[in-house]
Amino acid sequence: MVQKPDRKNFLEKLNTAVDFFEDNSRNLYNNVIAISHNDADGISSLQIIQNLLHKMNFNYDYFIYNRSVSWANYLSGILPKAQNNKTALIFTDVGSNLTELIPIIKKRKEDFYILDHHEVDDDIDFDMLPENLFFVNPTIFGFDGLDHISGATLAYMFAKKINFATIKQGWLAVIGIAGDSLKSMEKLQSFNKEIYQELVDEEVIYDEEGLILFGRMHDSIKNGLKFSILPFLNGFGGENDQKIKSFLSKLQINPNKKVVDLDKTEIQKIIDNTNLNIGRFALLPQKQGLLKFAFEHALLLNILSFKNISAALSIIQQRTITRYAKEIYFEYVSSLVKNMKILSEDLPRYETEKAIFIDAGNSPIPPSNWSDTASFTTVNGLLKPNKMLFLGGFEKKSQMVKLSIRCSRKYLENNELGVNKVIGVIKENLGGTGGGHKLAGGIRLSLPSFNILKQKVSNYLN
Ligand SMILES: [Mn+2]
Repeated sequence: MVQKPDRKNFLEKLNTAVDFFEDNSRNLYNNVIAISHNDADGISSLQIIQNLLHKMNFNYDYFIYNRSVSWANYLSGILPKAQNNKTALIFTDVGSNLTELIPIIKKRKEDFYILDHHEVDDDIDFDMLPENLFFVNPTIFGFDGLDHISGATLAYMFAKKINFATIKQGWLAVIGIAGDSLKSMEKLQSFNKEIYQELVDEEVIYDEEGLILFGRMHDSIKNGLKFSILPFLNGFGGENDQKIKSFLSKLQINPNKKVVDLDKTEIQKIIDNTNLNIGRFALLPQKQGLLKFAFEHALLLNILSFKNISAALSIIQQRTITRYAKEIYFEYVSSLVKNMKILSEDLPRYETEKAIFIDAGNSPIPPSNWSDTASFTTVNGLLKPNKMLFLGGFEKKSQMVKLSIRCSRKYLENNELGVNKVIGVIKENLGGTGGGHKLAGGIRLSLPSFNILKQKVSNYLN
């Protein structure tokens, strides 16, 4: 079932897109529209493309797509009334909903470049794509869209082929990787690993080893244990300061010592007394404070993307964090820790053999936190790994049921359909909008559709 990645053909596809874009940039295009996803990976991808377009002296516009409306509705607000073959569109980290996109693209004169790493959930003949579509997606060549290549990695590879100086902005790709993969850096694979190594060698980023307490790497060990979201530490996460301080004083460790300043002996003592581990993490040398830490920087962008997209777009260009962003970050991380506790302990749930529905609709967890609570709960292994998680509920804002769907790699080992495939089946039978990877995705459904899904969930999982 697992296809061996076909590097040669993927790179050929990427090169073809690069060649067409370069040629047409010289001879044809006078305007570019960039469209990207509203998360850390998407914003980093966009920034890489914007930097490239700037260096190429292009006029460009950019838009952020949050998947809450169909592509037809979304693009009708963006595509000019008068068709124009001098305009190119570049999609990054979005655009693999080809069943929706192909009919739109077919009718247009503009060229469309899609650089995406989300799996294609539709049945598409890739030899029959419209001539004005350059579809570059490593997942159709057997690459894993989470472990092997992030959206920003792909945007970086595209941009670097056109302008080698892109390498100086490679830290953006590392933010994308950190935000999407949710892993420490020694676990990177394939293109993610290769470009990471390249950027370390070029000293664009620093790679360090230490205790991994993602979410709070920039802070004291006391706060690290309390607010780490990856791993979430049972017994420390969200507990009171006193409990954590007395644990640390027993180990003779200053609770206010920075996580990154702990020495080898102190780290060993903590490892021996918790289920924590050592790992590698990336630092961004040109940034300060929280923004210096790639994982925390990515997390901040993910948070801001939902709360205040323009703040996200601005902070990626800043050296230091604003007070506003710091407050939002702190509030978010502390509630995520609290939410993981709530979710793993007391929310109403409905379980079948292969699925677990958790109703967050009437919980203290706000809809904007559902997606990340679901992700971090799954990544931290807080629920049974042999079931697909459907976390969500009725969202007043959209008058729809919003679901975050997650599964573990272990779940997929039994040859089960991945999340993106399940979403495809649901959309086909019950409507709705959404998409995702094999491990993570989201869908908005009408209430009646959701009720059918819940009653007959096993029909949609096979
Ligand atoms: Mn992505």
